[in-house]
Amino acid sequence: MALMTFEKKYRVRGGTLVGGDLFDFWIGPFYVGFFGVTTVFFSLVGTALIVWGAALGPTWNLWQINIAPPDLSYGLALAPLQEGGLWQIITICATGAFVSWALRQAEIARKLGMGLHIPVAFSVAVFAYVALVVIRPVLLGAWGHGFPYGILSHLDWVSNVGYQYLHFHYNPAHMIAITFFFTTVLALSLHGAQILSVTNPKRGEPVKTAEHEDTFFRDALGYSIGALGIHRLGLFLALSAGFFSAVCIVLSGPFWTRGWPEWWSWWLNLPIWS
Ligand code: 07D
Ligand code: 07D
Repeated sequence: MALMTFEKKYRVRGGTLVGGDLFDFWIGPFYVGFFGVTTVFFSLVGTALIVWGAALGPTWNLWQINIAPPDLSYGLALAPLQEGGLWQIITICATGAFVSWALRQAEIARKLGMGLHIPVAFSVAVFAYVALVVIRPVLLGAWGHGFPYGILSHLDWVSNVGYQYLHFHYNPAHMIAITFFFTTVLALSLHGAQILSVTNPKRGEPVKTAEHEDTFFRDALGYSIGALGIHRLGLFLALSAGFFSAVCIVLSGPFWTRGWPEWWSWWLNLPIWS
């Protein structure tokens, strides 16, 4: 079905989660919806506050702009705007915008009668962000544990927090997350290469079929996961990467306060060595 006829068919009312028909319309190619409105609201307010925070700061250099969370002495209280209060409101706006975006994805998927895989997947990224700026700071008792909003300053935060635990690579959940990230890249590169190799043949040659795909992997590895399976595997790998990232940072501090290399002493203490 041509895209335009298809659009006419699905661009019908219904499927919204809240608000009924209120914002159930399109502007050009974009679906609006209640959560489209809340996304735009939070994004505009959040961005305006970032620009305001930048205006208060010493630099307009994009790389050096920094909006820091409050000092640890404020604990979980609200801070004055210029002393971390801005960071707190920007965090509310960012979380509001990300959650609204996920819900808008859910509404569009419902309209189309699709599964909710996309909003579920995006929610894992949102969970990782919330783990960094809400869950871990709350568990540690101060908003000051969140990461600062700035292109270079957030890298400094990652490095500093990493070294607080002596050697972050020894964090077992960090290891699992990294392994999932690397495996995701492997899976997508194999899958991308596979699809191009069969669907993009030389001029004059026929497009190959799923039989070719399966046979290639059976010949090469003895097993083909199949056309649907590779997408299930890819989604699983990618979501696990994000999930274990969130786990690794929530463990650091609230549940493990020493250097991560020390965690491995359970291995040296196993009774079989003595
Ligand atoms: C390609 C999809 C498009 C998204 C892009 C990001 C902004 C921010 C802000 C002007 C893959 C758009 C960026 C809207 C502009 C201002 C003030 C996604 C794609 C292109 N980081 N991080 C980057 C964010 C964290 C880390 C780049 C966001 C954690 C390291 C970009 C968040 C930790 C490195 C960026 C976030 C961490 C980066 C490229 C939120 C652990 C790099 C991102 C909301 C996760 C790399 C200078 C990218 C870099 C980089 C954005 C969180 C670590 C600026 C929005 C605290 C080690 N991060 N980051 O392509 O070059 O993502 O940094 O959580 O080396 Mg980061
Ligand atoms: C949080 C982003 C969420 C984004 C959202 C959307 C917009 C809109 C608009 C484009 C989670 C934002 C959208 C703003 C944009 C437009 C129009 C993603 C998030 C909601 N590490 N490490 C990780 C590696 C070291 C440390 C995770 C590798 C050192 C700390 C991942 C190496 C030390 C933390 C990872 C390495 C150290 C991490 C990040 C190698 C420093 C974290 C991925 C090879 C000295 C962070 C939840 C992630 C984490 C994290 C990988 C090295 C410290 C597994 C490969 C040894 C403190 N590291 N790391 O989480 O777990 O994505 O965060 O050396 O906090 Mg690490």
